[in-house]
Amino acid sequence: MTDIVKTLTEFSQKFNQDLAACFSPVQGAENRVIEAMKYSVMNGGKRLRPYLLCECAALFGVDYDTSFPAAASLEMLHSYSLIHDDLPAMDNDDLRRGKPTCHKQFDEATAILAGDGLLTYAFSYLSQALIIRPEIRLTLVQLLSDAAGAFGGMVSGQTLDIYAVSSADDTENKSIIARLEEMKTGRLLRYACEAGAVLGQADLEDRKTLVSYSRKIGQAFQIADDILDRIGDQSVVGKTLHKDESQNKFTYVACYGIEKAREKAKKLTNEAIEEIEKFGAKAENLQLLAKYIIERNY
Ligand code: GRG
Repeated sequence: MTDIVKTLTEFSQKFNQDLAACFSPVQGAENRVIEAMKYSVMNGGKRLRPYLLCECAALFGVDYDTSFPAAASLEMLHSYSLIHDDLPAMDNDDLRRGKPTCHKQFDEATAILAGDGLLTYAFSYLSQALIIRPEIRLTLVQLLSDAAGAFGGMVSGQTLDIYAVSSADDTENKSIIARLEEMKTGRLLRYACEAGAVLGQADLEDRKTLVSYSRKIGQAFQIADDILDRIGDQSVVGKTLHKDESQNKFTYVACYGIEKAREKAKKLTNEAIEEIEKFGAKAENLQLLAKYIIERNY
């Protein structure tokens, strides 16, 4: 556990330096949006998605410099989703990663634009990454836009999160939380792993293995997030807690209760670890990361 935290911290230090370098200031008042984009993207995230992407690509011998543009664009897109999620029209949050959310630090219009700016810059940055072969780049652009979009991607998941209504039918509620997780949280985590396989030109079987690993850690990640919202320490988690409960949200905790949800996360984590055993010692960090996802306290 400590080892993977150390590894993740070391990765983040290098990744953060390279990511910050992607945001050069521009002349004029329009620099305000660049500042807001940089503020949000450099605001202390765990960098789980870029780490996953680089680590999956490394299974097939791809180096950090080649993976970086894909990892950076994924983090930009993730950061946009958090800015928009925090807006008053969505989750209406004042705190993110322990700091004022983008619309609190700047204003609502700037936060909307900063999200738009990060979403579009993600694709611009990825599509211009000459270090990645053109056909691989195109596949990544396609996969990332599908993962983020409104046809079964993150935007669909967010829509379900806002508008789905819980029913008296337990089975129906469990099916909704499963679909919600798969799209809202799962698709970007899946993309991270699949992009690693695509960069490494992995065969179909290895790619499927990584997708399956990503689905298991994705569910475990969401369960951990739901548990933290219910019983986490706000000063450590860095965002306003107990909102799921007060807003009557679909969560694993609401559908299963804390103990059952915890058991489910543990089972999924063990399955995820087994899933990638076939890669041998090269996959050790990915196995440790699966454990860290459910044991983290922020
Ligand atoms: C606005 C289209 C749109 C989508 C927003 C990501 C998202 C969808 C909402 C965030 C709400 C939430 C709690 C989602 C579940 C898990 C999640 C994505 C948590 C945040 O990711 P972390 O923990 O964040 O990796 P850091 O700050 O470490 O990058």
